Amino acid sequence: MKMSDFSLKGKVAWVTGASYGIGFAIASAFHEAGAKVVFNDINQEFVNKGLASYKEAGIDAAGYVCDVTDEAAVAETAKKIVDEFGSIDILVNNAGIIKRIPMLEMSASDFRKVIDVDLNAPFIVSKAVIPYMIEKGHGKIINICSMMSELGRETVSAYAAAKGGLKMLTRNIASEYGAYNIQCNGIGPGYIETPQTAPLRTPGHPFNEFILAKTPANRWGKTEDLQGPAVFLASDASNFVNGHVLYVDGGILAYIGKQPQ
Ligand code: NAP
Ligand code: GCO
Repeated sequence: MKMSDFSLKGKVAWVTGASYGIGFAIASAFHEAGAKVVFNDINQEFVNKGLASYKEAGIDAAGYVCDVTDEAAVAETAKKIVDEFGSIDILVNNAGIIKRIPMLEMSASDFRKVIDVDLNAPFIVSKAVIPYMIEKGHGKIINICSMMSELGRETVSAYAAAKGGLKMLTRNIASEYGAYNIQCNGIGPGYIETPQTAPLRTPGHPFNEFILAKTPANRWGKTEDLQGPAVFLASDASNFVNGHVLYVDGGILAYIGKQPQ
């Protein structure tokens, strides 16, 4: 083992939906580790905002307009990235949405929207990128899973169904393309401070106390908590790790919860 195995020098990394939040933190860590960072968002205004944030962080990122649920747009974007930068060595399927609606009140259309972004899109983007990885003889795919890949809770039926499915898509990509030197793993973040969880963290919200009581670390996660694990799974240091979901949750999945005082 060499410490340089952890380096991403010379690699091209596409992180989907990475204008801010977890995707932005992961892409920033990839830059720090030496990779060229590429991201996408659904319109030019959001891409421009993302580009400004990367610039402010001293990162020369490339941003594309691409909705990850649009198969044609994804194929075109993958081709553009390869034409411009020569390869896609690392793909992070990060773009995601959540709708917190009790199942009996949720429309089938809302359920489908969540499945479309959180499960169908990682299939669509991986399918577009894998042929380029096969051509180069290597590739790393990281799917951003969730606590809801393992656990259920009230109001998130579609999200849990999608993230549970994403865990199995991860294992299947590992199974089907491991022979091509492609490693596909997941990261399962715990409860992380991002815009997605902002509604749960408003002062006085009972969910805030609930999460602290469920987390042995007794705090919400920060996007930076995901950076080391992401660099590891994107690097040669993890070349024999395949089909694994690395939970970065401050211990939530190991814990029954705080006992009554
Ligand atoms: P976020 O702050 O809401 O960011 C999600 C990103 O996905 C945004 O940049 C959003 O772009 C983008 N996106 C959504 N739909 C898209 C589409 N169709 N095409 C392209 N981009 C799209 O969420 P986050 O908390 O950083 O979450 C990132 C990932 O981690 C998600 O998959 C989420 O489910 C997962 N996750 C989050 C947590 C947590 O506690 N925060 C925990 C576990 C897993 P816009 O700019 O258009 O909004
Ligand atoms: C929720 C949350 C979660 C987290 C995350 C947990 O409403 O329960 O939004 O789903 O964002 O995915 O790992």
